[in-house]
Amino acid sequence: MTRLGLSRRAALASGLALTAAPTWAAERSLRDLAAAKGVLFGAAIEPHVVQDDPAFADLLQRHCGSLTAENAMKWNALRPTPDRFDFAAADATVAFARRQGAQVYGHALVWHEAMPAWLDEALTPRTAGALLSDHIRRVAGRYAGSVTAWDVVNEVVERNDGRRDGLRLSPWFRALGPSYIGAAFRAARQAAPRARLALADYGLEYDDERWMVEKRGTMLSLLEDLKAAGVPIHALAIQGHLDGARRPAFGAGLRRFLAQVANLGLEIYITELDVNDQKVPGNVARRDVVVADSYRAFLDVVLDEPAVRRVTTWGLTDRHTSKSGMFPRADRAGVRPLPFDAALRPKLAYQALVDAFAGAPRR
Ligand code: 9MR
Repeated sequence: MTRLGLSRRAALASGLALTAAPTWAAERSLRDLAAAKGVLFGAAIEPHVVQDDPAFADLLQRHCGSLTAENAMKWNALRPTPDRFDFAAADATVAFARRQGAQVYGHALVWHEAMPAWLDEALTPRTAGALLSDHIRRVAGRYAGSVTAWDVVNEVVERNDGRRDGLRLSPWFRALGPSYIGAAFRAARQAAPRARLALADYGLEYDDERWMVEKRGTMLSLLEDLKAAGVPIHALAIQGHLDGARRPAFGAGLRRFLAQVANLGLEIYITELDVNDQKVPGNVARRDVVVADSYRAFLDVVLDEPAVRRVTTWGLTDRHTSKSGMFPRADRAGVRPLPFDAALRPKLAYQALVDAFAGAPRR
């Protein structure tokens, strides 16, 4: 097997050199390739993980122009008790990014998950408004000079909750009604006037999944309403958690949706890209081909849309991925959702990213 996980014959056929593994210096930087097209490339990280893994830190340094706090800026990380903020992990993330010369992407000011237990009781219609605005003022304010973009609200659409407007019946919604979304953006704007502010969601990616196609419509109406109400929103963040076991059905429907979002004057960020290979059959070489195909098919469509300005993968290497805990394989083989393998060697998925950025129009 070569560094790319191909058999020797397949590698020869594709013209790959089989001599000594190229040094990292020979590996083209995803950050640079993306930047040449006006796209900011990055990855999500956990500060304790990068601190303990210098080789991984080097890989991030080489490839990432932006780093997202995978968990460190969520409520359950920042708010151990009702009146205490713990900024240690978030500060460490920001400090690490600064040392690396990377921007920081903030995730997420409002979400119905990763809420500390005390919030269940504390969050009432009477208290919710102040809880929300105080949190955003403290957190977005603290990082106003370092976080260049925020997921202000995450996953606010859930059609199964049965509302005509498609909004999720989250604890914030139950306490405050639909106005909590605009309120969160306005608080973020006030606390961090220069940050780009995004609304983030999943389930917008596939053309052949009915609920996702419907969700695109719901999302467009929501974005239209927010814009019409003068809410300071700059971007739609599409998470991009892809499933390698599905056909990569990214085509005319996705293109149209992205164009419609762009027509509202919004930027588009891909913020949590990875390819779940939990149910992809076959050996490592085959799985890597399938995973890379999903990256390629998705990015080829997405990067054609000039409003797409950021691409972030949810981790960078299979050595550190939340997929291994959340979606382990039945055969117990390690999951391979990211561009670099557990030995930090580039996989076909890395090559798919290289090709996608190289082939993308400049913006
Ligand atoms: O990868 C994250 C995992 O480590 C956390 O335990 C989990 C709950 O906070 O969140 C995961 O990240 C999620 C992200 O915050 C929002 N979109 C879905 C992600 C899971 O794939």
